[in-house]
Amino acid sequence: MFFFRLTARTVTAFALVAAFVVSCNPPTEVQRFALTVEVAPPQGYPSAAASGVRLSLRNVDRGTTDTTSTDAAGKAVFASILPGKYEVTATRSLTAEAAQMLIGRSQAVTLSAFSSSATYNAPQTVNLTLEVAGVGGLVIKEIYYTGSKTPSGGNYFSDQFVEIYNNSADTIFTDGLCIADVYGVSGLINPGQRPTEFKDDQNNVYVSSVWRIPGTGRQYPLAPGRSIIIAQDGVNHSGDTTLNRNSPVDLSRADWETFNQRDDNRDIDFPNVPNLERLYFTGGFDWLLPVFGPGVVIFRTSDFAALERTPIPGAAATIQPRIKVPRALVIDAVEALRDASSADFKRIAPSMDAGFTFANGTYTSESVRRRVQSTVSGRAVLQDGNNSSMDFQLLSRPTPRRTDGM
Ligand SMILES: [Ca+2]
Ligand SMILES: [Ca+2]
Repeated sequence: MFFFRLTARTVTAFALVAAFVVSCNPPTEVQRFALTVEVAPPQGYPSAAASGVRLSLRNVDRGTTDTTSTDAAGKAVFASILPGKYEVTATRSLTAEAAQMLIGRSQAVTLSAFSSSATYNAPQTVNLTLEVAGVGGLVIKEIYYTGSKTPSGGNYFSDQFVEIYNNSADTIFTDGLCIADVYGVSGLINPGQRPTEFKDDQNNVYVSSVWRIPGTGRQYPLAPGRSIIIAQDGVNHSGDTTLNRNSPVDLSRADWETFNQRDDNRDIDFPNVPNLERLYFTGGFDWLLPVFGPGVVIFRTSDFAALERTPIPGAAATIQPRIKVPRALVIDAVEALRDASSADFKRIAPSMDAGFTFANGTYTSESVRRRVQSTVSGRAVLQDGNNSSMDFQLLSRPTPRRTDGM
């Protein structure tokens, strides 16, 4: 008994001494190291296109971001980083003037590249090749998808809208522009839900419904720094007592609305707002975007009927196929997911949108809007790094037609 007690005491004492020794030691030195990033210009571009590229290095585990810019040789060094999982995003926006100097084309373009998360533990070089984006100059400026609460606490989603902005220095004709919502759920909303079956396709996006701006080609000009609003319903949602007094928007002066002609007249054709052409539709009584967060793309094609219709793998034969839109046709793509931890549910490949934005909940009247990068002669140039995690900000209220917080 005595022996046992002595032993127990001895062990305890030894453990205390050991703990003391450990705590007195300096913490184990974490070896910091340099990560070099070498950026190559897009194919056909001069090497100068790879200089002055803004790089951001995001530590995926810690959520921290470091930024720097490439030198004249397209190179940059993050001198002292911790071992860990990182994503690298490269972006350079060229104004129409800069593009004219560099590539002889007077149109604003964004050059970007993305390296998806990888683990780095020792000095290393990451090679990125820029791709040209935003050649069309049109970007999705704002998506108001969360909807609003009615005075009696009901859910209201008919006030959703998407705003498209001319981010270039030239007038762009919007005739023929297509807008579509991307197939797939926005996150784990119900148990057992899974990311889209098309998740691994990096070169295409699969859309559920497609709408198109009509026109002959030169009917609907959009001046630089101006935008168009596409409403689910082109009406003053807050001004009409039969709708939702609490709605944050009046969409009676929207440029377009989605009118979904049905036998039961569930969707109303508001006479003052012209209707988009409905090219493809997979359900619902209107073009309802997921209130948990939609994927939205704008694209152009000269032959919509030629786009492949792809059945959803494993779906019943009665479920309509989705429209497969090649990346090359996509002008802009924005991913909004349910929340910060819904990354696995991304529907849009990182090559089109490297990140995603999100709101605090549904029916919160919140909206997501692209950040302003700079102002040129009074015209806001919006940030377009093909990464909605960085390009977009969450607003407590929608701001149709505005680019700042006014
Ligand atoms: Ca409608
Ligand atoms: Ca109408």
